[in-house]
Amino acid sequence: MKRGLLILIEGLDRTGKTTQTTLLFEKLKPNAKLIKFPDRTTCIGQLIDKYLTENDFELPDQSVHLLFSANRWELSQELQRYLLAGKHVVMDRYVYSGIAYSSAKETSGMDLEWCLRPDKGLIKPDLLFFLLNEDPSDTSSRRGFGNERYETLQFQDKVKDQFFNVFRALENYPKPNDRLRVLNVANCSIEKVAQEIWSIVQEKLAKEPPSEFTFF
Ligand code: NYM
Repeated sequence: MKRGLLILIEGLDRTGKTTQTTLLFEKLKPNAKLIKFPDRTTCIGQLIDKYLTENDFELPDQSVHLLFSANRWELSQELQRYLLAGKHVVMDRYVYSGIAYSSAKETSGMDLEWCLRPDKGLIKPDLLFFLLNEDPSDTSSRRGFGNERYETLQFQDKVKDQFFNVFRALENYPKPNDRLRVLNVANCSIEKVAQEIWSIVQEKLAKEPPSEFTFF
């Protein structure tokens, strides 16, 4: 049986990831699953949710980073099972967010290499879309921005730089790469972005699917 594709959508806060993952999932249904990180429904996810939403709930940056990674490991076997059963998995955030947000904190010792370590061994996506909105005021005007930890323009700017550092380290950015597609979504309608994603996904689906997994 052909294995399914792991298609990941990454980006800063409020760039439309959740809308786009949902639209893509709807197009691939019923042969697809949708996975969102953090998954706030698990025990570990509930702790993460508390940290993101309650300002007075403090944890060391290292612990928070490991919780986000542990949350991914919680779902890793299920993810592998879906893919091997031929289902496509559409994913909203993953390892790249994990490294970019944590390393943007500039906490002593938490460089890219340190941040990647606990995620080593997780399945790599077959396609990775990065939704880039070069107009931060556009992002900050989106509904709900500022409600959670990390949602300040200053921090988002650092996270953006870190995303590109992660892409340089893991995906050879800016050299052409089969996996990574950076989509500039500033001033683009939801439909236009969805159409662009869908045409790239269709192109990938038309090719022979990779049989082996690659891992971080
Ligand atoms: N986040 C997300 C991290 O800091 N590390 C991670 O590994 C992941 C997956 O959680 N500001 C941050 C990014 C977001 C926050 O994500 C919640 P979302 O997609 O808004 O639920």
